[in-house]
Amino acid sequence: MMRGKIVAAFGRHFEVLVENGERWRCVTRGKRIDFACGDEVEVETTSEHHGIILKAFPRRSLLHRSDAFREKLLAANVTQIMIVVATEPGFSDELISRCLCAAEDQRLTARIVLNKIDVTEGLAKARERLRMFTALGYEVIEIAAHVDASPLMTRLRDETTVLVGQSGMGKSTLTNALVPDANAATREISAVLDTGKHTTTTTRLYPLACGGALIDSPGVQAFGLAHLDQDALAAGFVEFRPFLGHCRFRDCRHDAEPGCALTDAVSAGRISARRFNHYRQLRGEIEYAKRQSQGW
Ligand SMILES: Nc1nc2c(ncn2[C@@H]2O[C@H](COP(=O)(O)OP(=O)(O)OP(=O)(O)O)[C@@H](O)[C@H]2O)c(=O)[nH]1
Ligand SMILES: [Mg+2]
Ligand SMILES: [Zn+2]
Repeated sequence: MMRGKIVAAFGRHFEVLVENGERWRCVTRGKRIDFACGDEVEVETTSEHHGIILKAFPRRSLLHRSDAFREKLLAANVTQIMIVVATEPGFSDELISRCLCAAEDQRLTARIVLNKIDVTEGLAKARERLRMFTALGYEVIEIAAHVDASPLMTRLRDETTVLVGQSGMGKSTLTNALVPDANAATREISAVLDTGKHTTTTTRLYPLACGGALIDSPGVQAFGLAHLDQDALAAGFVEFRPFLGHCRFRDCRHDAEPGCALTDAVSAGRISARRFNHYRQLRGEIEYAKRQSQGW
């Protein structure tokens, strides 16, 4: 039995960096995939450079996506999430709210990276879309991964950072710029095989020379948070926090109830209507998932 760290997740298989320095290809015992890239695990060898993952040690954090039917572990033990968007193709601000909520729930530092600022046509529009998040206190770092990714370096030091975002935003390009020997496939390299969807299919962790690690992940289209309860969801919207607990009814759904502190704050312009819509969408999904699981 040895200790190791999962450095790559390929669906049902994992690559584990074992404490003796070897990299083993590992499978799990059960049918469920309970492990994620970044997990500290106990492994047992089955043949040379092959093994089985026995268990994960307690996690500092866990990022997962889930809807009413499926759950997918994204990364474990990260301390920071960088949500990567770009001037082109267009990005969803609702997806940003979802990622921020997941980050807040796990008490991670969250930053937004606006990539491809060398593509000036989309720049003003992208900045405009991100203003809502800057106003909440989230840092937006503008960058052109092709030109210079170094502005990210100071924020990565000694952190375990996961890059998340839609396909084509430049996560793997950033990874290659920050980790000289990463060799992560980007759209150009895989153009021949490109099915038009995701270029990256594996979540992979790269140690950083400055200390810490960077995790590149496949593009996400949907980021469900069905595993959160309603209180955690509302608290995941940082600007809601001062109003929580101040509704007239203790079990307020923050929908059409009289005396709702949240909807009042929206009317008063203290909470953005757009963010409140993101919240309502997520609340509906969580209610639906709960009904499904209870067989209604
Ligand atoms: N102009 C410009 N293009 C960039 C920049 N960064 C990345 N790209 C291009 O954007 C495309 C997508 O980049 P990837 O790094 O493959 O994107 P990704 O986010 O890893 O995509 P998935 O792996 O599918 O999730 C590639 O053609 C990159 O060359 C940039 O700073 N400027
Ligand atoms: Mg990629
Ligand atoms: Zn309310």
